[in-house]
Amino acid sequence: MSCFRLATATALAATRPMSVSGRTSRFLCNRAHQEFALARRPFSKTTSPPGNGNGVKKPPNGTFKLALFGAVLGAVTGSVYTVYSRWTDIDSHKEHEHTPPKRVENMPAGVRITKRYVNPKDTSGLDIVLFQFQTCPFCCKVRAYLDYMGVSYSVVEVDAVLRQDIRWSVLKKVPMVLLRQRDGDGQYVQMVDSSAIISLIATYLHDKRTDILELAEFYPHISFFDDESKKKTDILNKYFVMYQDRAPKNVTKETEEIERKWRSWADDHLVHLISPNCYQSMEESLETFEWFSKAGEWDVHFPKWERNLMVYCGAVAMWGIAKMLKRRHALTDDVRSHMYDALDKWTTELKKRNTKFMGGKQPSLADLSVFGVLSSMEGCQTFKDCLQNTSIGKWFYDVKEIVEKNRGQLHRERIEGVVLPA
Ligand SMILES: N[C@@H](CCC(=O)N[C@@H](CS)C(=O)NCC(=O)O)C(=O)O
Repeated sequence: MSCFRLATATALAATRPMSVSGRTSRFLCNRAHQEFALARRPFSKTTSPPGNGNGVKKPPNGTFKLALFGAVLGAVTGSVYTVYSRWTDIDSHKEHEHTPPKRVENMPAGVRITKRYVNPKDTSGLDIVLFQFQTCPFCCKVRAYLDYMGVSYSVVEVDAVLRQDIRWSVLKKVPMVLLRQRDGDGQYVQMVDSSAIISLIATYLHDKRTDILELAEFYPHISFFDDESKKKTDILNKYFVMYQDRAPKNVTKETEEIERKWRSWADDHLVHLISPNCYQSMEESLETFEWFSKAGEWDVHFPKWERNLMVYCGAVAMWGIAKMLKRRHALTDDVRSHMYDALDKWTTELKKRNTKFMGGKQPSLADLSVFGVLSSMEGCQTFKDCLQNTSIGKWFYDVKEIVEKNRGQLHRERIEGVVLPA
């Protein structure tokens, strides 16, 4: 659940060059004007003007020269940025741009596979490499699905601070998967976004006649402008499993809609309650990071100094960020009560349906998504409190039992750049 990247990203943002948006260049231009104005001020207030009254021009003094130099430098920088931003940001006004998932010829060099789950009964015919943080809720969702489906896959545990294992990729978020058919042409498709990854694999496993690389084209990133006119991209159909006209018997329009509704609830609501809860005090934040370290086996995968850096810096940073997230999601100081309310909403719906799972007798993608998100904080105080104050436990452990039963056998290893056949 770390999402600890957020912390490092925030810290690093201060040192990185700003992105060259129109707003940035306007800001830089304004700065140039301000510097120019400041540079002029000394003449009117504190020093004699250049013509000193008797017709003799004094040479500019050192402060003036420095200020003039600053102003010119500021103006030049601003202008260069403006031109550069217009040039590079030429498509910034465009909406509905489609960017399909990228294809990758070979496994990028130097990728360190940490472990594999191998299921001899796996009939998927897929090679799957999952780049993840063990306790990121989105990664937990993907694992919950793969495990439930009994699919074999390899895991690359990404260092949340240095992220060497995804340095080859333009997209920097986890979960990220490289996927290919074993009987295909050897190319991988690179997918991000937990929900899109799940929908793509579910579509393929439902009907394996279409190559997974082709199916992935149906999950492009699409650009749009949000309410604040900020340009964003998202995989807009990420909750859609494409059954075409061959939907399984137990899948109806209504069950599909319900599944999509709860999958998006897990992403848009439930997940946002985790950080404000798990990092709400310094003590809880440290405890949470100790659990991440244990669950992600940080002391096995990273040197001690790096593990400690992740635990202590992460705990402090996330404690601060959790406050910001609490405000952003309009949560009161009693953050636990928001979590309890969310879990009550889920269990009340289950009770109303009178079924073991939201999917009926078997977990659906909605069950696996909610389970995945909650499993990311299983070792945290928040989860222990949830078990005591809500009735989520029965459903949670029912899903866990099936997921663990179907999961392949764990093989711990590091394989440089190669996915061994299962
Ligand atoms: N909507 C994405 C969210 C993924 C996400 O935010 N992942 C976080 C880790 S919990 C991340 O990689 N953050 C790194 C970054 O933003 O640079 C999904 O469902 O996969």
